[in-house]
Amino acid sequence: MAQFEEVSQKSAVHPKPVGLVLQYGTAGFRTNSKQLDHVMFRMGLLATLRSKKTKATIGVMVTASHNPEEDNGVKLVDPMGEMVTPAWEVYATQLANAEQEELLTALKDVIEREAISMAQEASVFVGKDTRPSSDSLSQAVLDGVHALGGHSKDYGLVTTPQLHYMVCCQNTQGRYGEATVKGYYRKLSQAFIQLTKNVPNRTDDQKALLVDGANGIGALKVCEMETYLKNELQLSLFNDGSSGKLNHLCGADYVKVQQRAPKGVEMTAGERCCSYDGDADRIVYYYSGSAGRFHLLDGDKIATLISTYLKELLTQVYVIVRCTKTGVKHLHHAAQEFDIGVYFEANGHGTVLFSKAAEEKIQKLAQDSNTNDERRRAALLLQNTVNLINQTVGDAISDMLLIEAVLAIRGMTVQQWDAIYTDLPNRQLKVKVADRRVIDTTDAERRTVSPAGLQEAIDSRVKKYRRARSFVRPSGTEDVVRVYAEADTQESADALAHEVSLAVYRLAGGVGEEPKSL
Ligand code: G16
Repeated sequence: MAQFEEVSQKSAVHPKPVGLVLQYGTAGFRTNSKQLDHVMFRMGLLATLRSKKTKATIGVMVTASHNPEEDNGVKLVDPMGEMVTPAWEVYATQLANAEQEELLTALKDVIEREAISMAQEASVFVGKDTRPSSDSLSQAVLDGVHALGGHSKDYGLVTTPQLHYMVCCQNTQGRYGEATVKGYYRKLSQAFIQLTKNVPNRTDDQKALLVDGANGIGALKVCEMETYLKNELQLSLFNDGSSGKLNHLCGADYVKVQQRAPKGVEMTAGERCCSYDGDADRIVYYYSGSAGRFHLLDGDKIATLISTYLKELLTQVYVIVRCTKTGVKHLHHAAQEFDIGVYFEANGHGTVLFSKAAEEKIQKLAQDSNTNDERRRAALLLQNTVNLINQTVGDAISDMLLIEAVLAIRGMTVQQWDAIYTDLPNRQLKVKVADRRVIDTTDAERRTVSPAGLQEAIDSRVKKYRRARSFVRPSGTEDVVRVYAEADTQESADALAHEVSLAVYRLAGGVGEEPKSL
């Protein structure tokens, strides 16, 4: 077939380094950008097949999110804007790792297994973040799409959640919104203005927010959006990418893990600040207390703020808490089982999902002239809340607007939000091991089952401290093992994190220097 000849020829321009093996991780392939050209071409091929299979538009986002600037990666987006289904993650790994001469066989294997009609049209949306390598890598994706005769739309520089949004808009024939960046700004800003317009006497201080753009795509996009917000939110942007390096000493991941303000943000006591990550799908908030102490409001605090707000607007609510392993794709599926599912990872990655039935009920109530004023007001607030949220995936810009609206509506300061509950002191560390896959976990990654003896070692160390817990798991995006510890004091949390890191280093094949105490 002519298509396969085209693939053969074009793939020679994007050759795979012999013997290189990569794994589709928690959020796609992610590694040093120099190793990814062939992967991108092949993900263009795979997205085209996925589009033919689903008869819908598929998204490909070129980004490595919170990873350092030298890295890059790729995330595949399914028709409703969700992350690609796990069965296709396996195909992605097979295609990415097929040696040059095996590529056509691997491709035909997917076509056969999925009974794909090659006559079916295909459409793929492509987006990229601001990394220097993203230009050529997104071109490699487009080459892959075109090699299999797929149609493409190149959105260029967009945040990851914007691309998810475009895919969903396209596949719902515009019911979710208009599949343009302007359409996204209009939908979100209108909902934000509707939500905040009746809040009495909002002062300039209450409208002011400091934003750390992580020197990435989120900074560019929030700037573009500002005029749509009509001064209802007054943003001061730092780390806008004009000079600093992406994610370096800034951004949501840095702030969450280091528990300190990003470089370059000039904050005064009590001012609300937030940080995006490198592709703007995560957000964390923080402020400096009167004694200069740093206060972090992470994904857990965001989930609490949003769920208590929603609970206030609803008359009968049962709150059920569910834990999953790391990865928003797991949380997303768990949240889909409820009428309203609020999910956030502690790192600030999350959103809210409304079932179709819940959305319809809200809409009916908002339009029903027989509903009493109080219920109608609640229904209208809920309706605009639904419109403000990017339900396809965690979205720093949409989450920021939602948090700002909720704080305004409830008349809450950042300190009052922080006071909903108090976090135990905690510490996160990374340990380098020869092969992080030696660590296997269970119980939503809260216990390790291998290597032998590691869980016992963790348990015995945890017992030494008061109110302590500690978890260990392999990262799905970086070549490290993550260690988390909490306890009644910061000193104890730090000491426990160090002891557990040592146990990981010794029992799971640590490389380089032994972890040092903090
Ligand atoms: C991705 C995933 C998140 C996950 C994060 C870190 O986020 O989508 O669900 O929490 O990686 O994963 P890990 O701690 O296993 O490295 P992002 O924003 O980096 O794409």
